[in-house]
Amino acid sequence: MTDTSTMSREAGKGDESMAGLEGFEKDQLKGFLKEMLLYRRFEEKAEEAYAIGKIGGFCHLHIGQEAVALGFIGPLRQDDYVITAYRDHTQALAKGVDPNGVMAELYGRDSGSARGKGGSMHIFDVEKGFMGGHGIVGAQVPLAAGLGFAIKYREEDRVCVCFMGDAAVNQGAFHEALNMAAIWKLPVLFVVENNEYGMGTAFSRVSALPVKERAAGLGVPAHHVNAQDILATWTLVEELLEKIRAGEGPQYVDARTYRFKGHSMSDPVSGTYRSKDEVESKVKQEDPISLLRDRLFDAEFLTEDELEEMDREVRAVVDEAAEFAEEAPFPAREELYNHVYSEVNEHGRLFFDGRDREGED
Ligand SMILES: Cc1ncc(C[n+]2csc(CCOP(=O)(O)OP(=O)(O)O)c2C)c(N)n1
Ligand SMILES: [Mg+2]
Repeated sequence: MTDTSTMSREAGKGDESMAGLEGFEKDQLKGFLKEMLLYRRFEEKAEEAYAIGKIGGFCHLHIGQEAVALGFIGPLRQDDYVITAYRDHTQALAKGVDPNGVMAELYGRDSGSARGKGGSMHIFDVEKGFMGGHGIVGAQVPLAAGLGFAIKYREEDRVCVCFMGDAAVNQGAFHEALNMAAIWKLPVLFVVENNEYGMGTAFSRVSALPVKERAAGLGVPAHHVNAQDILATWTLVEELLEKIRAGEGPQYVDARTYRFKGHSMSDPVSGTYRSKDEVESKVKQEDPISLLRDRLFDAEFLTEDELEEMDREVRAVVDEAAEFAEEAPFPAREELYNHVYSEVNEHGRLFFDGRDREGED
């Protein structure tokens, strides 16, 4: 199995274009490292639990892409919104969703963030502004425009960050939503997590243009960032948020990253679509955690002992989340239809599950 432990100094060597440490406080940088380590350990635990059948259904890991979650969500305010696709665990953690609730959701338990009914692809926490977790490729993009419209209509200064995979830019909904966002100057930051593949298809096989250029012609300013570099990402995002909050309208980022694991837990890491060598070389050279770790070592901001301690602390959080999930009950039978569709309101309730309206509460 590919080693993504990040504890060996072998990993993380040599990226050409890393941003400098200037402008960041030492404690802030160590905080970045610890946060990304938490995401990594959380997903390794999910991977382990899935492999022994404790987690079922779909499960898409974000391992290798952690700096995207931290870089685009860390600079947000608590009342900002995040909406994303199905590779959503670490983004939920980054937005402040309780790790116990995320893990319990993966286990399908009643204490999960979506009461055990969503599972891995549908982490939700409205109070934290985490608006899911969406399984249809590109479906969240118009929803993000809707969130942006609501913000503007209510004259708030919140922002919505909308993540999508590279495959989503070939969906019609992407173009319709960006067009509307541009024309109405909606406060949305559109982020393409460009990990180079949509399942087993290389982006270069399905697009004549690079990801950054796919927003061209829609009037949304487009940017590119090496999103394995947390500092470059964080710096760009702070700048873009400022523009968006100033009322300039949407922005679009091609965030270049790489997925270290298979498309989902049931898919192989490599195969006909990408070689084992390619994956190994990316893990060795472009692990966002190892890259930051080595820069902190080199600047003498971090010692081996401190790293070990950090790792122990995040493992404790993850172990607690797994214990919480294992002990949590499954949803009760009578809960089956609750919270699935909208609650009853003055317009009644929509039923899509074949039940008769008569006699329902
Ligand atoms: C509309 C639609 N078509 C096809 C699928 C099947 N599908 C699930 S994930 C995926 C690939 C998406 O790749 P990308 O957007 O690059 O995201 P990544 O998995 O790389 O994060 C596809 C085709 C789907 N969920 N929705
Ligand atoms: Mg992709």
